[in-house]
Amino acid sequence: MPIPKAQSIWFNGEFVPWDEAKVHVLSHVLHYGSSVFEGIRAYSTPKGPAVLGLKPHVDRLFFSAKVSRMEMPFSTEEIMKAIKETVRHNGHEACYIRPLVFRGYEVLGVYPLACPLDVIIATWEWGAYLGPEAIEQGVDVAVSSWRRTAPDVGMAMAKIGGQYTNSQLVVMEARDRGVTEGIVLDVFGFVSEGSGENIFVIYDGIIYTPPLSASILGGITRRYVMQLADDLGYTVKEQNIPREMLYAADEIFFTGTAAEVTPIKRVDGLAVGAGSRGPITKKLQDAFFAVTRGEKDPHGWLTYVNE
Ligand code: PPE
Repeated sequence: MPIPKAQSIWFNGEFVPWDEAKVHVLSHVLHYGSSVFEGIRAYSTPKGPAVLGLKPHVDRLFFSAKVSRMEMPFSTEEIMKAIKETVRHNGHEACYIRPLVFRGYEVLGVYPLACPLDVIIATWEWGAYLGPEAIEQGVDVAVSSWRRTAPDVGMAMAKIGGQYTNSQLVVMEARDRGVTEGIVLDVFGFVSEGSGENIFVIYDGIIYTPPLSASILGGITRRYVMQLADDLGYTVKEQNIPREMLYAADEIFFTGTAAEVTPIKRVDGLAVGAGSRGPITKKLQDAFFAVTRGEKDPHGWLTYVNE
């Protein structure tokens, strides 16, 4: 589905009409994947649109920029303000927000530091990432033949454009096999994450999720779901998950800004639990969507764009 256009894109501090937000074909980023980005959602609430996790997402953007040795021409506060302004300017009730920092046009060659840095913030209306039924029915997944970037090959904790060639291989292979998403193992053979989601495995009443050392992106949704699980009195353990736990699990779900909390109903053709969304997953979804609907935000994760 084509991206539904919004009015403008914030481009280096100014609003540019959607169709005019362009770059030169010799921009460094197109050749070498030299960008860092974020995926954020704003939700419709009774007090108007609210951004979920604005500060942690912008902090992660700056972390990704730092390790990519990009000197951000804007401060954290300026980017947070610009994100709120863009949602307001485009008149969204709810939307997906994509800040992107990239090395632009001037010089080529792998060595990147001589290139100018461009910053954009785009917003558009994006529905359920893994299909409209996924949130209730769950998705069918398979363990990927690809491994996650090794700890000494890239930086899984950073959201760097070029690293998503790995994610693309994973999701293309999954769709070829007729499933929605792949589960990627780390180089040591432990469960890492999906192509664009973190993963949780529930076994015998305990909620497990891979640690940061398993080549995962430190998801903001992951962190929030761990907190909500703790609020509900569940034990959450960050520990290495062997592949067979995917088959032993009572429930499995993905988390992510785009995917939100999506149950997994089958792995490698084997039913997870009863083969449909499990009760703990449902409780965590209810708690998560109570926050995003603006009904209950005990930890202050929402930022209202009109305030
Ligand atoms: N792992 C990866 C590899 C990843 O890309 C994401 C976000 C997550 C985990 C979950 O992180 P968080 O959003 O902070 O909970 N993936 C984004 C990109 C999706 C896309 O297709 O683009 C997202 O969910 O916005």
